[in-house]
Amino acid sequence: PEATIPKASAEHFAPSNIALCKYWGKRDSELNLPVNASLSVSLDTLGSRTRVEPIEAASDEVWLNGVRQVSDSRFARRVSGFIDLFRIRHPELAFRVDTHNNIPTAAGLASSASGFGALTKALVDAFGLGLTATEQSIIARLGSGSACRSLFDGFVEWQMGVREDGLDSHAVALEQTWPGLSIGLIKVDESEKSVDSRAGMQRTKETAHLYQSWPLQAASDLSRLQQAIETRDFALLGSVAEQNALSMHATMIASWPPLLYWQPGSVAAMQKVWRLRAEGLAVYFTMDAGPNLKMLFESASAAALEAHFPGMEIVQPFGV
Ligand code: 2P0
Repeated sequence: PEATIPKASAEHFAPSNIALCKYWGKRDSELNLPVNASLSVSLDTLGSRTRVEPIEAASDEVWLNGVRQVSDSRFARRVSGFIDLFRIRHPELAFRVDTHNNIPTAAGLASSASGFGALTKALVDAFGLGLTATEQSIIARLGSGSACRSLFDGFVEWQMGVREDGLDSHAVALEQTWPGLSIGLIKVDESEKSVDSRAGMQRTKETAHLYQSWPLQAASDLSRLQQAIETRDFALLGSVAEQNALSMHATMIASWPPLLYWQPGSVAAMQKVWRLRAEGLAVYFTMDAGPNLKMLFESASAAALEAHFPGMEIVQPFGV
C-alpha cells in the first residue's frame, strides 16, 4: 500500500471462517501463496474486532482480549511485522493495536484469519488508503493466508492465482446463500497446539509423498462444492467437506515427524457422526489443524444433533 501519515484511529470487525475445502501448503511462504484454491464460509458475527491508534512511542503496543502482549512474543512480532507493510515510508510511526475475539474460546477456533482480516481493515482505514475489498484481501493474505477469506461474508473462494507477485491471489465472495446451513462447534481439547498451521503445512509439503495428490483432491473437491452450493445439495456439500478434511489430515499423518492433531475424543466424535449418519441423520464434520470438530448440518437436524452433542455452539452464517 501507498503509506501516508495515518489520519486517526480506526476500528473494524472481521469474521472467522471455516474452510470446506482447505488451504494446506504454500508455493511461496513469503507471500503466503497457496498450492491450492480453497473455499470457506464466514462465521457471521463470530470473529475479531480490532482497533488501531497512532501513539507517541518507540514501538507498538499490542493488546489481545484486554491483555498487553510482551513485545517479543510471537503474536506481537507478527502484528508489528504486518504494520511494517503500511509504514515503509514512516518507520517511526507506532501504534496501539487492541484486538478482541468473540470466538468462544471453548470452540478452540483459530483466530489468525479474523485477526488479520480486522487488522487489515483498520490499518487501511487509519492510513486513509481507500482500497477495495479485493485489494484488502490481498494485503490480509500477507498476514495470514486464511485471512484473505475473512474480508467477505458468506461463501468465499480463495482463488490461488498464477502470478509470482501474488496480485491475483485473493478471495472472492460467492453470490449464493444457504439459509439454515449450520455449523456446530465441538470442543475436544482447547490446549495450545505444539505445531501451528504454518509449520505444519510446511512440514507436510516437505516430507509427505502423499502430499503430491493433495492438489488434485482439493481441485476436485472445490468444483464439487461449487456444484453443491449451486444446487443446495447438502449431502454433496457435507460429504465433500468431510472427505477434504480427512484427506488433509492424511497428508499430515504421512509427514515426518508425524503430525497427528487428533485426540481420542476427536476420533470418538467422528465415530459418533458416522453412527448418526448411518441412522439417517444428515450430519458431517470438518476439522482444521487441531483436535476439534466442526459439525455441518441443516437447521432441521439441529435438535436431534444437540441431543447427542450437548453444549455445542451453533452458528448459522445465512440465518435460519
Ligand atoms: C484452512 N488452515 O483453510 C486451513 C485448514 C488450517 C487447516 O488456513 O501460514 O493460519 O498464516 O498462511 O492461514 C490455517 O493457516 O496459515 C489454515 P498462514 P493460516 O482454514
